[in-house]
Amino acid sequence: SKIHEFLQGLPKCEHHVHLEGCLTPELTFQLASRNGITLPDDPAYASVDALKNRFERFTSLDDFLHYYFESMAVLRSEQDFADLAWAYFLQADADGVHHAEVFFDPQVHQERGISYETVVNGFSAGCKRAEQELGISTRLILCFLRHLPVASANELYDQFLASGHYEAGVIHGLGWSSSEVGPPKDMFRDIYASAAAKKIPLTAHAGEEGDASYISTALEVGAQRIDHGINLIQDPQLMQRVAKESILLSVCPVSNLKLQCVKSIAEVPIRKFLEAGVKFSINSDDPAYFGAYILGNYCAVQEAFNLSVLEWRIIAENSVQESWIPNERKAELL
Ligand code: ES4
Ligand code: ZN
Repeated sequence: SKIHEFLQGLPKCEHHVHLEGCLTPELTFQLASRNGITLPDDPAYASVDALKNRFERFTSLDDFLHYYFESMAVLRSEQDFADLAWAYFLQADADGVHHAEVFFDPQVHQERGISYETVVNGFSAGCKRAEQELGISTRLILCFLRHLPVASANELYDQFLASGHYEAGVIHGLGWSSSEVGPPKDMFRDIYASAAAKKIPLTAHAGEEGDASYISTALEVGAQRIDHGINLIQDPQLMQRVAKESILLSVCPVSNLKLQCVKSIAEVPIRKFLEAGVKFSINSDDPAYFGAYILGNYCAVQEAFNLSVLEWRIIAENSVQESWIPNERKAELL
């Protein structure tokens, strides 16, 4: 349709995609075979189609995270990580993405005996190839995992600092993700205080399954951007502050639907955020698991909200302005 073509052609920035969340059932089986890995003894892993079927009925964030962390076992070599990133960038390019800020989870790989260097080298090779061959600017964001002990995150943070990856421009920022409700809201307070002092860009998953207080805590410990953040509507005062301070929410509507954070896309507070002047971008999160890349998310929002061309231009422009890129690159994207 005409609006689909318009949305496809709209220059897009992605701020919320987990590279491990781009591991499709097809690629999972391919890499398992290539690496001689036996998939989990769970009927969900009986075949590509069985796995696809299981992905149609996640009951919660933690139900999804179980499969997300299990499937990662097929990633072993630098090449595996590079191939996974490349698979994402090809799809992003087809969807009209010009700039992508992508998350990855070193801790789970380290727990499986894969070195930090293997993960970073592989993913950053994929990013470099996307810059060279597709002209997509990229930012790698390292995520700390909330379901693991803080000590594990501290160890990774020390490794990250020692690697010089931030100064070298290999890793551009830090985030946190995984289980929201349960672990302490401010568990990465010390890491974020240290990173903020070094001017490292910081984001945090908050207000996805958890209430608005997870968002205020994330901001209090130094997050400059909020991933998801849909439960911000529960706190009008906090919402005013987020609007006033131009704090970007990286919203993932299809993810919210698939993980049953909302009953329909129409329940994602897109219209309320627009009316309140809250800046947000629309993103894919874990596209291989949720069945939609960024364009699928834009189209789902259009079907639910029937936004005007002007509203779409505001969304696209905000997503450029709030990207973690120099002004010269913003000018190219606008
Ligand atoms: C995630 Cl949807 C979501 N929420 C929190 N953590 C995550 N990691 C990967 N996808
Ligand atoms: Zn996410």
